[in-house]
Amino acid sequence: MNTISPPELIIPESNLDRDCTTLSRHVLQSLKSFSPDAYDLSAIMSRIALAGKLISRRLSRAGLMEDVLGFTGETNIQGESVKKMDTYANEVFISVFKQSGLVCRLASEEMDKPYYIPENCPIGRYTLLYDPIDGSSNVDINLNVGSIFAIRQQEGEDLDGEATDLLQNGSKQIAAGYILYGPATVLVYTMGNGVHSFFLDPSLGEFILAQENIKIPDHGSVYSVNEGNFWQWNDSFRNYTRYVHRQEGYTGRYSGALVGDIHRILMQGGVFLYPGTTEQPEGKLRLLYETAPLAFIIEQAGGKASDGINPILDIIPSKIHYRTPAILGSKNEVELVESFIEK
Ligand code: FBP
Repeated sequence: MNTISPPELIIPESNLDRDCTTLSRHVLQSLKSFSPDAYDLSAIMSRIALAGKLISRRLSRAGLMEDVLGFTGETNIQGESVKKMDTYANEVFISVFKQSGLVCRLASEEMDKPYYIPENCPIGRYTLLYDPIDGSSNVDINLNVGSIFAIRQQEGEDLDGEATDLLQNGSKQIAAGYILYGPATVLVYTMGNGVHSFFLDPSLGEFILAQENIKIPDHGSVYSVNEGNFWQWNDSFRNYTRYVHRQEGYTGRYSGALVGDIHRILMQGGVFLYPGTTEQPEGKLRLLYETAPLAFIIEQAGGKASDGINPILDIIPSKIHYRTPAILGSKNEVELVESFIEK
């Protein structure tokens, strides 16, 4: 019997396969399953990707549009003046999940309480926690900003709307990641089986796989911290900073956007730290939608993340907008910082 050999492929299979590895396909591939749960998570990631595309498009044209940059005049639950891009991005994440049956509840840096999408409840068993625009101080001057996200399963009916089931440690994160709006738009995510990056190909309008199983170097020359707070730190962090100032080979890099600094460190090694200060002993960064999602990424890439003493992923928040000091990055560099902290 004559077997028909498949036609000679013009494009090397690997390139075509890579070019076709969109985020939603990669999620199914890495979950090695076509179960309803796997499809739900793949669909959730596609909606997050859509939010990233909408925000990236807005940012790329913001300088030419009316009423897109600047402040709204409001102050959010963090006590921060709200940027118009914060509000736009926050609403984009809500809109992309409407009529999805996937996410019942969204908790964000910009909202006092979680937002519920009634038509998605109770079938939508997932909660999205997110920082719609990370690095807001950079947004009006066209410097890099990001979005940070984490997906958790809803436990219980949450009838009082207090979302107390979210007040659990970081191991409850099913997936986490960030979108970096830089020269290119990059999405990095983990589902507990490695860290993978995707570049937005504007010609396709798709996030395409760029790198799988990213590993952070154990050592890195970069330390990333706002030294403007030096005199508000305790001796431990001052002594660490004095040490790296005197040590050959270390260099400071601080972009003002956590996502940008973490992405550099994930790719090249180093350490990011935001210590507590006399004004804010608990630090500035929020656990549920900033440091816990990034700690999941960093630890999945072989790095380390702590508040100086406890692993960030072990910390249990007492409220949705709970803050912690944060040290994230290469294993050796985080341990070096920790070695300066009197136990
Ligand atoms: P936003 O999410 O409101 O932007 O706050 C977080 C952040 O901007 C981080 O991206 C950044 O690392 C840090 O705060 C900068 O804070 P500071 O200006 O105090 O150094």
